[in-house]
Amino acid sequence: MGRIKGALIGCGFFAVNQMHGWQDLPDVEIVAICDRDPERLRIVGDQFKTSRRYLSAEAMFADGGFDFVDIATTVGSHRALVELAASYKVPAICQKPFAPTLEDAEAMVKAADEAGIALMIHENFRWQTPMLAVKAVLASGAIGVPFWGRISFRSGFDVFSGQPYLAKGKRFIIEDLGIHSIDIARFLFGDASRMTARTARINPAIAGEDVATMLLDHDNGITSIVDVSYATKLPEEPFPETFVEVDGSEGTLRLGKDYRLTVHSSGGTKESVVAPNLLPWALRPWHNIQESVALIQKHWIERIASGQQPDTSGRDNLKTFALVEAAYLSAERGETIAVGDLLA
Ligand code: NAD
Ligand code: 89Y
Repeated sequence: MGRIKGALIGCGFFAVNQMHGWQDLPDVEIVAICDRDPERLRIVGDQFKTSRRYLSAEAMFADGGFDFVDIATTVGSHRALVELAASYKVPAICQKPFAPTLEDAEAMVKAADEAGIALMIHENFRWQTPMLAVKAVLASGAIGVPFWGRISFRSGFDVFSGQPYLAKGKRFIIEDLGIHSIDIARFLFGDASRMTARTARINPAIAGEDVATMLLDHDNGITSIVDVSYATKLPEEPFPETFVEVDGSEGTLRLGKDYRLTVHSSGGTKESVVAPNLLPWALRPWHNIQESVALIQKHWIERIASGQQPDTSGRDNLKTFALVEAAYLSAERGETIAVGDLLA
C-alpha cells in the first residue's frame, strides 16, 4: 500500500498529540485539517505545515482526497462527524468518549457497518507500554489463572486548566477517565456483564463526579475493582499512571508507582520497570499517554492496510461504553446493573 492520506477534525488540546503521532509514521500524511475555531486551525496548521485548512467538516469531505479521517473533537460532535464520514465511505477514528448516549454510539456503529468502513474508537490507554507489559505477563501464565483484579487511577492533578470543559459537564470522571480504566479491565480480564458503582463529588468547583468505585463481574468469573479519583492528594502525584493488581491461582502481579512491575509466584519474585518511551515530542508526565497515541495510530494503519477492524473498533467499544452507562445508572439507583439489558 502506498502513502496513506488522512484528515483530522478538531485541532484542540489533545489533537496536537495525534498530529505528532501521524507525523512520525513514515507512510502517513495528514493532508487536511478542520476546526470551526479559526485560531485553533491556524495554530495547528502552522505548527504542522498543513496547507489544506477547513472551518467546516462538510466542506473538507466535499473536497476529499484522503483515505481516513481522525475525529479529535469533544463528544457532542462525534455522532454527526462519524455519520458524515460514513456518508462519504471514509474510514474513521473517533476520540473517546464514543458518544453522549449508548443509543448514539449504536447508531454510529450501524452507520459505519452500512457504509462498509472501519471505525476505531481512540481508546489508547490499553496501548500504554505498562499495560502491554501486564497483558504479556498474564498471557505467559506466570501467575496462573487470574481470579481477581484492580485497575486504579487516583490523582490530584489539575486536568481542568488544559481541558476546561471537564469541569462543566454533569458527568466527569467515569465518562472522561474511568472509561479508559474500564477498557483496561476488559483488555486484561475479558468482557464484563454486571456493574456496581458508587460515585462522589469532592471538588465543589466542578459539576460532575470526581470519584468513582466500580465492581465488575467478568464473564469468565474474574471479579475486578476499577477505582478512579481526581480528588486524591498524595505526597507524590502519580498522574497519569494507572496501577494494576492481579491475583492468580499461581501468584500475583502488581504494577505500581513509577511503572514498577512485581510478578510473584512459587518460582520467585521478579521486579522490573515497564516505563513508557519518552518520544522526542512528548512532555512528562504525559509521555505515557502520548506514546500510546502513537501505538494506537500504528495499529490503525496496519489494520486498514490489511482490511481488518481494529481492536478497539466501534463495535468493541460499545461494550466499554455500555459499562460506563451502567456505572452511572448503578450509582444513581444504588443497584447492580446487568449490562446486556442496556445494549440493543
Ligand atoms: P478541545 O476542546 O481542546 O478541542 C476540541 C476542538 O474541536 C476545538 O478546537 C473545537 O473548536 C473543535 N470542534 C468541535 N466540534 C467541531 C466540529 N463539529 N467541527 C470542527 N471542529 C470542531 O478538546 P480536547 O481536550 O482536545 O479533547 C478532544 C477529545 O479528546 C475529547 O473527546 C476528549 O475526551 C479526548 N481526549 C482523549 C485523550 C486520550 O488519551 N484518549 C486525552 C485527552 C482528551
Ligand atoms: O481526557 C482525559 C483522558 O482521556 O486522559 C486523561 C485526560 O486528559 C484527563 O482526564
